[in-house]
Amino acid sequence: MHVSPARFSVLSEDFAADPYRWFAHLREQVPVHHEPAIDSYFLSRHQDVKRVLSDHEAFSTETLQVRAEPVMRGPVLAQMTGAEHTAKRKIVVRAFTGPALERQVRAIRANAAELLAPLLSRGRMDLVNDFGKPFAVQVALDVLGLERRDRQRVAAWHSGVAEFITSLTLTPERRRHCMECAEQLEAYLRPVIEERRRDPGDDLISGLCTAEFDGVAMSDRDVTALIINVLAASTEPADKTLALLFKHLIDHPGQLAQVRRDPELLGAAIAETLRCTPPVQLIPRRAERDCVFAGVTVPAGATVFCMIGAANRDPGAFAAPDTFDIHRPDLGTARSFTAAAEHLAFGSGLHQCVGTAFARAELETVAAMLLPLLDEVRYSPGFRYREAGLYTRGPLSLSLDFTPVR
Ligand code: 2IO
Repeated sequence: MHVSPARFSVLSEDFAADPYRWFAHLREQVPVHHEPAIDSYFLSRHQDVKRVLSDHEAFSTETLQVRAEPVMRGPVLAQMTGAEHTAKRKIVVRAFTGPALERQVRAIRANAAELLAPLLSRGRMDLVNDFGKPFAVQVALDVLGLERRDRQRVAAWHSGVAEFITSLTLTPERRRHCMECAEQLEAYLRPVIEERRRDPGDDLISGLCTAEFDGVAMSDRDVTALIINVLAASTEPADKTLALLFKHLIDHPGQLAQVRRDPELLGAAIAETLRCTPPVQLIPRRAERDCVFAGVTVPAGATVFCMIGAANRDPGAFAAPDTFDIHRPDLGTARSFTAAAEHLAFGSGLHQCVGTAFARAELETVAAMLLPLLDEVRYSPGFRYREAGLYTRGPLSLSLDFTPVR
């Protein structure tokens, strides 16, 4: 079905099928798109998105109170401000950098090896469902210090939590399902938190349980919310980015060959994947006062969605923005995983992703393992590529054939 630009809707099937087809139109013709059904404003220009994410006075994260808090069972990091935010962010950063990150890289390798073992001799795997999804959850469990045998349960609860956060429209039935998942996850975490308070280890849950803020330990509610926050934020975008990386490389055999010859290029390939096809496509904010973008007033109190995919392909920010090019001079690989990043896949400003270094390490480690194992990698015969998701977006599956490993 074709939707004429005049009747353009972010909620249309047409947009969901391929949002990238619409981004130029939005940036050029409707840089402030109002979506009546959900009374929200969608911004697509790089400079506007950057402004919203940088100006945390005018654009608050209050939206998360309804978008996230119900399933997170408490406030997430991005909702916090001031000294509380600085202190709690530090605790989480510590779990994702330095010696903790080195430990995690070893766990990432072990998890990848374990999950790949049964797949390699087959010469065929679905990189999303056979590997990426279980891998992402298993790595999150390791970081948090949760049992690997709980993977399937946690994965199912995570799906419900993620569905709640990432749905622009949610039926009452789905909402009930998501809330049930969140409640079960909370109940599962309760005895774990109790145990880590008594007998802490070097995992993130222990870190959260023992950390003090102004001389006071965090409440169970705070700890629970931060655990679910980390679980969702590390799991939801991971399998998507991995599959998108391989899709881009398979679609660009020259660049795939270069990365195979020189795995040092993987950082650039991941950065370019995040720019070109960010797994988190939308970041919500609430306008705290009337604001004007491209001559259009967004009223105080309005929900604003930053369209990350559109901003990352703004020709004002990146030359030939629709081209996947790991050598693009304006990529800045090293900067891509820092506050100085030009692409907005990790957001920007005060609430920029705390897991950037971890994300890079996770993806680099697993991609460097996969490349030599997936010899002659190609799409399986008859495979039809499909993506889904408006808020987080990625391949539904990526069925790959390769030379079986004996
Ligand atoms: C979990 C979309 C999974 C975050 C979110 C409520 C807060 C925050 C994000 C990312 C990824 C999620 N927002 N991570 O966009 O922690």
